[in-house]
Amino acid sequence: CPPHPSDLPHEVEKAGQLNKTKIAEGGRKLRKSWGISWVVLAGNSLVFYKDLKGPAHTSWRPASSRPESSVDLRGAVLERARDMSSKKNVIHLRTVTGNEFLLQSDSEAEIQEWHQTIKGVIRRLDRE
Ligand code: I3S
Repeated sequence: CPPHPSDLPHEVEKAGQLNKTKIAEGGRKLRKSWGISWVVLAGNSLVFYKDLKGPAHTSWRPASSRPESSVDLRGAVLERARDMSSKKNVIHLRTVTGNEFLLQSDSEAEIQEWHQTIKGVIRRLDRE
């Protein structure tokens, strides 16, 4: 039978630039520090790369660059962040380990796509 999608290490479901800040680590609140990241949703993880300098990048980063960090989506909770930022189009992700992130895009459509796609992965993992 064909491999389950979660067994394919490099199955990229979505990738793109997002504004990101980590707001908690292990349940402890952190000071916000927004920055642009290249974000890749692949397998069971959301992976963050340092953004490239220069013109906007539209394609998936080569596998050669090392991720800055990565988030295991199993058991994670994702919701629209209504009162957590003065910015528009923000989603809030909390992992089982109590790490929390805000992700933001200037495009409402784009953040909706990220919301739906990440939610899909979380639901798939919930069913496993
Ligand atoms: O939720 P807060 O604390 O109002 O978040 C803002 C601050 O973290 C601010 O940093 P300083 O407190 O170091 O000045 C950031 O520059 C802002 O971007 C944060 O608010 P937004 O609403 O942009 O998430």
